[in-house]
Amino acid sequence: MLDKFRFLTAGESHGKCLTAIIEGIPAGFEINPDFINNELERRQGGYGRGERMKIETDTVEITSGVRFGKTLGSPVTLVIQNRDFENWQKIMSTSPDDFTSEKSFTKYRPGHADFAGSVKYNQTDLRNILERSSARKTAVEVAVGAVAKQILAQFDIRCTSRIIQIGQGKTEEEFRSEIDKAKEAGDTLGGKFEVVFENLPVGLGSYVHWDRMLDGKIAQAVMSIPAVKSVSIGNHHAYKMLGSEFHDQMYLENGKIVRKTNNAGGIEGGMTNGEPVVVTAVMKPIPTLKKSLNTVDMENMTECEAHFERSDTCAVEACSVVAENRIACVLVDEVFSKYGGDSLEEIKARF
Ligand code: EPS
Repeated sequence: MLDKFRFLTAGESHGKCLTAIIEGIPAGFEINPDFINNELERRQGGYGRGERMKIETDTVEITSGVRFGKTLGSPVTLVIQNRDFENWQKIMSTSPDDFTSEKSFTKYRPGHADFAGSVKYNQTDLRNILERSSARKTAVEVAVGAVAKQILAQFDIRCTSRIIQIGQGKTEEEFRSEIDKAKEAGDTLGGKFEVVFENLPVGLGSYVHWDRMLDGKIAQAVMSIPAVKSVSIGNHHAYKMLGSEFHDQMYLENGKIVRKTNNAGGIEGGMTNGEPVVVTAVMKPIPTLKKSLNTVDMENMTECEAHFERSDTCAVEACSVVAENRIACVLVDEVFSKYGGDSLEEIKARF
């Protein structure tokens, strides 16, 4: 949990809506819903997305904490309606009157939360696990991150991301043909992407305790995106480099300290060092696939083929957008805790 830019989200994949409440934004920050909607559109896009994205046009409604386009200092609430809810009203009803003993599905999908979730929460209908474990909730997380990004923009902190590899493909053309091949085979694909934040002040994060290290906080924020299996900061070939090759040596240029490399990825001793923060992550292939996966039906404990529900072939591009926005939340939290204040003016003066 973040400390100064706190938020909680709620909502099931096919429930009525996704909601977030953000606590801790000082007064006076401009929040433009068009920017949030643009980020939501970026998350919905990318080659290889599935049928659900054709149903949804994710749009945010800001229902509290903002007046005439600026934050008030009070909690900011964001709501995104699930258009698909219309088709799931009975199945996802919150009323006991709509209960049916018929289970939605009972065949575990390997790679998903189904198995461990059903044991942990003592559920016999796996929809009760799927609905919240679905990556659908990343829509509202991106909306929160898009608020964070607008705050960072006030301090000229900006970010970009790019796909490094999908399957065996290393160029955009190859990404598409890898995705096409996987789709044709009823299969899915993961990949690797990079997120870069630039123009950060020196000294966000701290070395004094393990849970204040910025690299650790960023890793947690990215690692917990559904399907992400590894996160690294800086040059991920560090394991095979000599110290004299890896470390970013310092020079003076017109009295200013400069570096010629950024193998540390902008973080030394758990703190920003003024160089761009470079985060790389690997996403596993989405575990819902048409091609059959061996599994077990929990209802009668027989071997069977996994339940298939419509899905994406590849969502690495979407994942990179989610990562940008998750990291933005961590960085805003750090900016608020270092520079503090109750209004934009107060924080800017300290910054
Ligand atoms: C997603 C919405 C989901 C999935 C996908 C991501 O919608 P539905 O289940 O209705 O198709 O498309 O989630 C997963 C595949 C997953 O494993 O979580 C979204 O909005 O990004």
